[in-house]
Amino acid sequence: MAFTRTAVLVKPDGLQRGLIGEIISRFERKGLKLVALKMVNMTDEMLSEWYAEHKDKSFFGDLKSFMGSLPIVAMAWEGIDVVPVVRKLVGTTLGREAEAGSIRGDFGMSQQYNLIHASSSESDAEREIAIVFEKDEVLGYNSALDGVVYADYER
Ligand code: 3AN
Repeated sequence: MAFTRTAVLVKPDGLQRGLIGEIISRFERKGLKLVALKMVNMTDEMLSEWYAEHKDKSFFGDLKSFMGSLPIVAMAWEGIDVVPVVRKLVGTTLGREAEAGSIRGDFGMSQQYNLIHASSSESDAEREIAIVFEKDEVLGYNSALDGVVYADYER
């Protein structure tokens, strides 16, 4: 089975709420591998590229100014089927409706202030990772945990 990568951003509200450690901890405990991590001030140009699919939506301007208002914490995580696994841990967009047990379901009430972004497909993940990270900032390595998180036949 193939190991793939996904991009995660802890948004300005997640930073203000002091949830960075909690979010990282949930992914670590799930058995995912952290392969890139940094704080970034997202520029308008980066955000226009990041949210290109929403460029005609009424909330596009608001979304960009919110995301550019404070630093975000950008990460790349690796694992088998990591894109859908992380989406499930994050929960649906609107915090008030998100499943209890998910990050948005446990900590959020809002649609725009929904704490976290997670890639929605493998191609989006690669596109998004390239927006915030240089190639040499994404670090592959052998994790001692791989052998206990996955059975041999899965790797
Ligand atoms: P998700 O982050 O769950 O993939 P998307 O891709 O539909 O959700 O939306 C991207 C971001 O745009 C959301 N995380 C949220 O911050 C914001 N957003 C989505 N829909 C709305 C809306 N109707 N009003 C304001 N902000 C929105």
